[in-house]
Amino acid sequence: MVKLMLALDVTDEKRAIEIAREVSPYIDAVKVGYPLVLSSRLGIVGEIKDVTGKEVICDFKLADIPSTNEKIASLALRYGDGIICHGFLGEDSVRAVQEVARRYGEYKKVIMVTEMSHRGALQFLQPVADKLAKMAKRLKVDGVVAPSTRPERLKTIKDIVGDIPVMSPGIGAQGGDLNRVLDILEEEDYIIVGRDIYESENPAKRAKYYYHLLRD
Ligand code: BMP
Repeated sequence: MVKLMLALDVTDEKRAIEIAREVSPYIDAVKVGYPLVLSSRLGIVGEIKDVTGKEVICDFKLADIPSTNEKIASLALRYGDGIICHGFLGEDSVRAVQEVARRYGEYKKVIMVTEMSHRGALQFLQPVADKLAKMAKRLKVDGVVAPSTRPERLKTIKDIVGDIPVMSPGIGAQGGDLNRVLDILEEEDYIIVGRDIYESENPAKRAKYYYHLLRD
């Protein structure tokens, strides 16, 4: 079964906790990024984990030299079960994050971005995305991010990374075609959905809709 990761990009801490609690029966994981952390504090990641009981991934899209990536990852992984980093900075910047993850006693995921879902990704990122996917495979990262907005690219990247789980944003607000995406994704993969759930009138109901859809 393809899993559902909620992108909790709300900037009101109280509302974030509320939504997290309401949708928790219907989701498999939560992705917390700059909008929520910068409007509250890093510890919110731990609170979201406590409230949902689900895996929480820090989406900080690390894009720096190894030593700075290392510092940010060390802080984020105190609370998060995983962290998202960019690959275009090169192998050493990703390896630095993997090194931090390995030092934690428990399993922490390092997830690498390949191609992004927005139009601007065509400009610079897409031309190198296959190479990034090959690097992700070589480094044996724990997941890659690839776009639901371009199913043919999602398929190519999935074929390159093989058994590495794919986490795919672009369903809902960005207009990705869920049926096509579900034809490509497999058991250990995730769709990432944000606004379509947290901006809906009834987030729990919307999350439940995805919950059933992924099980059909
Ligand atoms: P939404 O469903 O509201 O479009 O949210 C998608 C989430 O996935 C956002 O947190 C966004 O930052 C993230 N994301 C994305 O949309 N495209 C990418 O290529 C990579 C992302 O992390």
